[in-house]
Amino acid sequence: MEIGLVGKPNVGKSTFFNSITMAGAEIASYPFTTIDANRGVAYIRTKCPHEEMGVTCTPRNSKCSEGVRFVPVEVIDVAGLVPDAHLGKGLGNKFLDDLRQAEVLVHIIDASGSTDIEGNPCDVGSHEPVNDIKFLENEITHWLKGILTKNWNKLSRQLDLDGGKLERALAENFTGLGITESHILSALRKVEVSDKPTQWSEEDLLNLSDAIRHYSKPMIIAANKSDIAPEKFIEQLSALEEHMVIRTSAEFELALRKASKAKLIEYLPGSDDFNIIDESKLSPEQLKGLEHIRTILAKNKGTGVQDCVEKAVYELLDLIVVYPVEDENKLTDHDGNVLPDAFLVKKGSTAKDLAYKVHTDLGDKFVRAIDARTKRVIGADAELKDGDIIKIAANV
Ligand SMILES: Nc1nc2c(ncn2[C@@H]2O[C@H](COP(=O)(O)OP(=O)(O)O)[C@@H](O)[C@H]2O)c(=O)[nH]1
Ligand SMILES: [Mg+2]
Repeated sequence: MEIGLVGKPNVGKSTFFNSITMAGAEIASYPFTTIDANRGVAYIRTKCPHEEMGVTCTPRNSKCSEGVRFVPVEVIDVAGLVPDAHLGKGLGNKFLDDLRQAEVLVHIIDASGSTDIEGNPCDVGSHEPVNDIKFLENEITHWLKGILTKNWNKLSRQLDLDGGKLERALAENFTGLGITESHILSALRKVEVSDKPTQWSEEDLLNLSDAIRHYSKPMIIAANKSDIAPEKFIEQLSALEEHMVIRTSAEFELALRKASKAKLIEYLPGSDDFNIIDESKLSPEQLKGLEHIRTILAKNKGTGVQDCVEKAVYELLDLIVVYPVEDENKLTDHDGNVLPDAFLVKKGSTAKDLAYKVHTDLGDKFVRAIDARTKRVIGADAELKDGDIIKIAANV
């Protein structure tokens, strides 16, 4: 599962990326991994079931602090995008390559209006940020259309003859882009096109590409630099009905995580406040800066950065957290780790889906699952709920 941070240059993508992938002191003991320059791991919060179950957890793939479980997700800082990137302008091709694996996008926008459409700095308030959303969506749509229609004459003639497999053939055309048959089906339902692909107009192809983008690369908007943004821009963005918009300050999140890592403050990512550990270690300027951040945190209920990533995963992608265990009484794995792994799975996933996610073998040889809370056997098709602790029994 990978989250792509997208946007034009200078909006704060790298600041957002650096902040979200920096584990503060509270979760730093987990080996933080930068996969490469622009790929890292962020942690999203969920309530850890250890208290409710009356156990002390020893997490393996995640981290628990103060009853909050931090679950890892991969994040990629995608190269900045400029208009006509789909024609190869700017770092266009690099951008589109980075985008391939992303399942959900955080579109970072400079809500302060201090970068123009090409990503050059300008005065605060001089560029209307609301225009940036359409431009970026258009670039992705055109890029997808280019892929869709690469061998269109040949492909459309084949499809005319063999229309029954339309979504499969189209999905195959997008191999490696995280675009599934079900995304294509949803897109075909949204856009009314003839059942003879050779008859599709340019407009049909563009509309279809746009719908495929919509379903396969869902997008949340981070109204960034909200700490210096004119309120009217934030309001304009928040009023957009077709988008989920979160006001963020990546700069503040980064400052807080750095201070937390240096043990100057106690700050749990996503909180709306922090504690200063030892005032004497801070300069008057640092103290003043932190107090300014504290005021904004109280007003906006946090920096919004953590919130934005969590909404992308839990709301846009509709994922839930489940805990596979080997012993349903002790809640352990075979090494005795308690509640070792927190897995993100699609809402609607079944016990058997989880088995496959843990290990192909476990899925193939699935016998039954046990809900560790109720100790009841649940069937292969039982739908999992958020926070479920599941033992999978298999014939291995
Ligand atoms: N005021 C403010 N400035 C920010 C914020 N996030 C980033 N910046 C500044 O915006 C500039 C561009 O940031 P950067 O992360 O390099 O943008 P990128 O090109 O999109 O990766 C830098 O000077 C950052 O310090 C923010 O939330 N608030
Ligand atoms: Mg950058």
